[in-house]
Amino acid sequence: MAIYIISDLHLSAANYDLCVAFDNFIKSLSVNDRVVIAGDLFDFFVGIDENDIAQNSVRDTLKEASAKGTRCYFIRGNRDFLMSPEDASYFSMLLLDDFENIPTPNGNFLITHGDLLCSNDTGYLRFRKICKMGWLQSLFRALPLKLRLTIGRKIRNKSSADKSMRLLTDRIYEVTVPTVDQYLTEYGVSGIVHGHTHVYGRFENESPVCAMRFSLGAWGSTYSYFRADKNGIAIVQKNIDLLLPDAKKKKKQHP
Ligand code: LP5
Ligand code: MN
Repeated sequence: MAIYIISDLHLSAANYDLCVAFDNFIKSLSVNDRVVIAGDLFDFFVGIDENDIAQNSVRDTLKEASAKGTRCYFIRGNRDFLMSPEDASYFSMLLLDDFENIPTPNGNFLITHGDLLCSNDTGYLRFRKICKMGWLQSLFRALPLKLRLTIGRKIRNKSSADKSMRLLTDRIYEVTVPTVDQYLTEYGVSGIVHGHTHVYGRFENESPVCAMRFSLGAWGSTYSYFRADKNGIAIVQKNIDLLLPDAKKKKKQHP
């Protein structure tokens, strides 16, 4: 039995190839494996949409996996913070808290999406606080799906436009070590696995508190995962073509 952690797939109808890649990734797991999706599974999520081919694909993939015995867990990201326990169960996933503690042979690790680790991103953290208001979420959920999609798309567009105006080297996009330390201390662990920053890497001894930080990359031309089993832990990044059928690879090489 192994546990896999992935994040930042940003699946949508517009990048359906990634849904195929996700399906093949899940199919490659062994029956008793577990997978934790640590947020941003969808490009954005404003509720169940039966006409969305990305949602339907994920639902089919995880329904089949769960029938075989592969359990799937979900931690919300900033793109899919509206995922309720019922929504998660529609996708055959079990919704977890924002921070989860998992045992590995290298000690316990904390898993989280990663947005809360970026304390310099004050504009985003303000936005997050507003979006987490229960009454606002209830009001939003009561809106017709079409309107929720329009608002969601507008916020996505604004977020990408804001991002393209800023330098990618801007420090607001980085996790801040004192904040990581704060959560590690609170949960009594010395390692963490997260996504959100879209920076793939393994960082050791960044502070006396943080022995290991594994940062997952976003899915696109590559995909990455963290894996733990009784023999050890690893973080891996591979070419997305490995998860795509030949026809799709050829199409990508000769558009
Ligand atoms: O996602 P990404 O990588 O572009 O940037 C994130 C932060 N942005 C976000 C916003 C999400 O992309 C969009 C989520 C849509 C979900 C549905 C919303 C439903 C609303 C429900 C209300 C209860 O998370 C970005 C970070 C970046 O990561 C760091 O890497 O910096 O944060 C921002 O850009 C903060 C901005 O301030 C975003 C807010 C824009 C709001 C504009 C309001 C427009 C209103 C239009 C409504 C009609
Ligand atoms: Mn994110």
